[in-house]
Amino acid sequence: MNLFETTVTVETTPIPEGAGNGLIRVFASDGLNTSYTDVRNVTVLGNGSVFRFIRGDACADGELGITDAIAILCHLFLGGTGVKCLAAADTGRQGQVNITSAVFLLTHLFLGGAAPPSPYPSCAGSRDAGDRAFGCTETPCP
Ligand SMILES: [Ca+2]
Repeated sequence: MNLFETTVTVETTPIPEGAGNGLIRVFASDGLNTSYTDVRNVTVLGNGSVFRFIRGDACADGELGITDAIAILCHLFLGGTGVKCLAAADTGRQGQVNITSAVFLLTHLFLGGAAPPSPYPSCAGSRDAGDRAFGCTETPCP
């Protein structure tokens, strides 16, 4: 028979939808004079987590170049395996990888066309559902 009632209370601060930072507070008591309180900062990565890449760096070698455009074209038309990051191969963030993705990249590299949307020009995370669906098998980003 337990004469003392043990209670445990857990409280959290709101965490932004899908992912973000928050606090968790745990309070425990044995019903006498002993209690325990701890507050911890937590980071929730969310479903599918956030991964880092450079948009346009389809080969995942850390830089944009003609090899990325060639890898995209080989992936599309020859079954090539040079594309290591399909999210990065969506160079214009159109939600698809097609010949326009290679043309967009070539136009940027050699004709001064628009730069790829974020994450570019350096490694950064993306929470975009399309990027997460594409994913990366390799990334040069830490
Ligand atoms: Ca590259």
